[in-house]
Amino acid sequence: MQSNKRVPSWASALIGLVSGAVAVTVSLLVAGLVNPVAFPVVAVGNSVVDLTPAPLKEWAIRTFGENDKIVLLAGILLVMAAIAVALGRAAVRDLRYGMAGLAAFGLVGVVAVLTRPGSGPVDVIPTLAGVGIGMLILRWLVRRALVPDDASAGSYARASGGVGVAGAAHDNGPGRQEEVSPGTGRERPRPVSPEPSAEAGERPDPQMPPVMRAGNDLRAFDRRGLLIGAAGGVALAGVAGLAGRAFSGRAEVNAARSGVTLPLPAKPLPALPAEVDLRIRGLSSFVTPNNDFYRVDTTLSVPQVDPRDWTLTIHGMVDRPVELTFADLMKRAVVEADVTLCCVSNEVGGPYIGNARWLGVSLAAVLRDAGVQKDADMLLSTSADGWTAGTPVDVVMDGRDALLAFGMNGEALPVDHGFPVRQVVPGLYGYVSATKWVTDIKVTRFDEDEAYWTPRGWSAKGPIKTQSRIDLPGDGASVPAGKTVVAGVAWAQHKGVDAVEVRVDQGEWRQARLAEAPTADTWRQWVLDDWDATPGEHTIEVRATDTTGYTQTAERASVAPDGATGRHTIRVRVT
Ligand SMILES: Nc1nc2c(c(=O)[nH]1)N[C@H]1C(S)=C(S)[C@@H](COP(=O)(O)O)O[C@H]1N2
Ligand SMILES: [Mo]
Repeated sequence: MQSNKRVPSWASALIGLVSGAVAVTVSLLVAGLVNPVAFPVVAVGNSVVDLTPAPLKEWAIRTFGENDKIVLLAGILLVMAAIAVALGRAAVRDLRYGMAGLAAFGLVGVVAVLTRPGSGPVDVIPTLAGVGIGMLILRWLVRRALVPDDASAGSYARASGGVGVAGAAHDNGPGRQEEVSPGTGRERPRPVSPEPSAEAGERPDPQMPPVMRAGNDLRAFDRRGLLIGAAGGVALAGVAGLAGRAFSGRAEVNAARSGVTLPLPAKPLPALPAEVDLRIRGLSSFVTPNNDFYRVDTTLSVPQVDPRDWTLTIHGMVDRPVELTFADLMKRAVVEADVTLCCVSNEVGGPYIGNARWLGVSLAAVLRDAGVQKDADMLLSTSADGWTAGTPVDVVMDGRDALLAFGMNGEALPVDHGFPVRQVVPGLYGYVSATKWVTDIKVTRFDEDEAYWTPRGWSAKGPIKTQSRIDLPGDGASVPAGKTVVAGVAWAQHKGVDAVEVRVDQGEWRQARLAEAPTADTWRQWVLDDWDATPGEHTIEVRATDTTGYTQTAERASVAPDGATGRHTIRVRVT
């Protein structure tokens, strides 16, 4: 048994508090990743609430009002701090007591988490992770605070000849116990500090005799070692706590998102006719499920915007600046629209395109309320994370379904796709129109303002180019000889696809059969049902013609500065 009664009580309290803080913040962080309600402190708090007799609860509500939750959490934190202090004391006496105490503490957390309604086995992970890391920190701090005493470690101090390095209290390397463990004879001379004055303060306190008998070990209190370790522990707890808070912010916004009830459109769109989807396996479905929808943005960590805090400011060249809340937006006439979104960075044949049924309000109507001045030609929209897009005013005002959207395929906008509100403008690439997490629209001029991508090598304006893609067969696929389905999608948003043609091995262009499209703003599926594939290697090409009569060019252009051109061409091996 160790008996380190000479460790000052502030030091053992510090060991307990730092270990406890690390345990709590690590569990917060892991709960943020696993399940935010599995944060044991909150689980214990909820259990306390549930177990509190009704009269006491009513008294608490009467006394603390809306602050009752904060008072409860503060109370729990105080109790935990007291327990942590006791754990630190116990651990300094004998590490095993401290470990056992921490384990018991963790058990309370596990029980609280598991008895919450709807909990599952994974919900214990945050508590176990917190207690596990807390134990490691506890052991580490105790070892830093209590070092083998040099006086018993032989003649190290004399052998190294250092002046001012005697005593146990100056080396803080993590391996120092081993370096000078008593009686091993492996003592290594340590360098003498070139600045003896820096060592002066680290001599053992004369009031605190450094040598204690602890079982067979001679131990001394290392004040500096402990303080540096504690600072490390506090830093760790700080990082884990901040990251944990960021993650639980995510949970809060997710909760707010599930709480959104989408308003009904003034004129609901009819359900999509069956004819929009040819239902061919391997062909992109007409509606892209939200989970499969491509995602493109510059953000490292997706902005977490609570709809209750969200506002949209419309200002600049307007007669009446407007500020809208989420509630204001939901009260306006709601519009539904099927729009295919496409990224300018989509290579010919690429995946950065998707189609959804969006729900929102007319951006043009909101702008009419603000009164756009006639010299203005650009809407500079800004997102919560500071990204910007420049959209031509005339495009938005020409009657197309340009939206401030909050719904996507029947749900609130997914957070990754711009929750709570984004822009959707049919016919324009996303980088000049589709601002996610939009919070600000400045009505301005292209010759006065520049959006994010413009100085980075992309055109200020980005109408979508007429394009087509072969989904089936896949490029490089092997297919059996005989009747083979060739199918894909084609798009020319806000013009509409009029025809799609396919040719094999540079032969005759053949008309593909087109699926329906509800409007000119969506892509259109196409299929060639009766290609009779003969054994060997073949190339297949596709081209689309839009309703203006324009047939997509064969000329290859790369994505910058304003979208790729060329025909999607694939190779297949027929066997
Ligand atoms: N805030 C923000 N909005 C943004 C972007 C961005 O980087 N930041 N990228 C745009 C681009 S380039 C495209 S193609 C679309 C993609 O929208 P999605 O991720 O919902 O498919 O979002 C647009 N909106
Ligand atoms: Mo994009």
